[in-house]
Amino acid sequence: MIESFHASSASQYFINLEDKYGAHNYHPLPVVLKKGNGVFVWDVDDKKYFDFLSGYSAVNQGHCHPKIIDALVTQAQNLTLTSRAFYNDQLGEYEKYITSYFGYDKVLPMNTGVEAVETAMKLSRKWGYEVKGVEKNCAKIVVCNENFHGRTLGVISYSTDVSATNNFGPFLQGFCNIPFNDISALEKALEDKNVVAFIFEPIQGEAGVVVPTEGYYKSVRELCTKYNVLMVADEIQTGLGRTGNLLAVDVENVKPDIVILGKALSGGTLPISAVLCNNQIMMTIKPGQHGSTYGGNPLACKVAITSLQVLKEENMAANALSMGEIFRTELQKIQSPFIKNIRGMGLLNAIIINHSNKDAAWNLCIEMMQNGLLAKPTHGDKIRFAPPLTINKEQIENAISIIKKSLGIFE
Ligand code: IF1
Repeated sequence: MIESFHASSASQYFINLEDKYGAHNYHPLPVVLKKGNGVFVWDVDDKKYFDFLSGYSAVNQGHCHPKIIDALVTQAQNLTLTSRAFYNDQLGEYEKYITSYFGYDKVLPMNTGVEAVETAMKLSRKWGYEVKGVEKNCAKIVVCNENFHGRTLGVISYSTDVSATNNFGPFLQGFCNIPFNDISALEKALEDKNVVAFIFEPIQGEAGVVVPTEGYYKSVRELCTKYNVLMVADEIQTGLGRTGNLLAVDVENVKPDIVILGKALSGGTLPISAVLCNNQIMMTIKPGQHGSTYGGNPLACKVAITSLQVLKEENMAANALSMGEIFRTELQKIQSPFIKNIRGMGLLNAIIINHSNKDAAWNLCIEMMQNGLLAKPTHGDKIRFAPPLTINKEQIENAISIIKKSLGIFE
């Protein structure tokens, strides 16, 4: 890691607090933020930065979007939580809104992304036993290598990332891993009559923004239909406009059986997640069989409706498509020998660094930070660029000049 950077004393105070009193399960960039607005964040010394991480795509609508914050504050003054032991006047309206927005019969509201993934896994198994007719306790779920679907024991049971799994065993059974973007491996896996679902990320985020070959989603849809297996798209990171469409799978006009949403469903204000599917799947879960204290709380419902509304009203998906195009073109133009590859879709992009120093990506992120742009390395040599979807052309150009200037550290 780079040793030459020293945080300011104001920053160091907060860094020390986290270091002393918090678990060490993260390795953040040494920047301490106190304020956000749109595509910008400010640190405790009032230095302004472009946010090119967007809370891992939770703040697609931009930091502190006024309409979302207004919905949050207004609803918080009225009613925040009832539990699902009682009805509330927001949940039904939200369920109607989100199901018609995405074109599914039903929604099951949860909080964090991983809870929604767990919900989709449980729904898939139930559907497998009760509709498909799989023999008791024999259900299998097909997943991809290098996947990232969250941190629970259930979900890490099929992770292929050693740091996510080491010494956390024993793990849950009933998964089959195949390579991502490999249709013949998928077909082979689906031939097993005990397979109930294929759960995948349309673009693998944590793996470094791995975009599959054109036609992949269509082929997945066809195979899942052919073998009576649920197509389950984890759109937690790729959904809600990020890739230039409402859902990443929309690019091929494909409709998954189950869609999982999280992150930007709240515009970065609260953990809000959701599972969408049709009645034949959703109605396999009966009262008392699944739930969550906070899932579907009135505050979350109001915030989620508003977060979805502003995405549409402000054409954020279309903006992500055109700004993403410009961003990749301008990156290409830099012609840096230190960029091995540029990839992405819409405003979910990554570069792969070409440098002998294994800390090169980290060092570049430190340099970009000093020059006013925040991004985080993933898996050593990759850097993800995912600004809020509200970014404009001038801001993209400014960000590009920061990236270009920062690449100078390798000269
Ligand atoms: C962390 C990555 C992003 C996700 C997909 C489910 C979840 C996530 C496709 C779980 C969460 C996060 C969590 C975050 C790092 C992060 C991440 F680098 F690991 F891959 F976004 F790119 N499915 N992704 O991407 O959602 O339970 O966290 O709400 O710090 O672990 P969650």
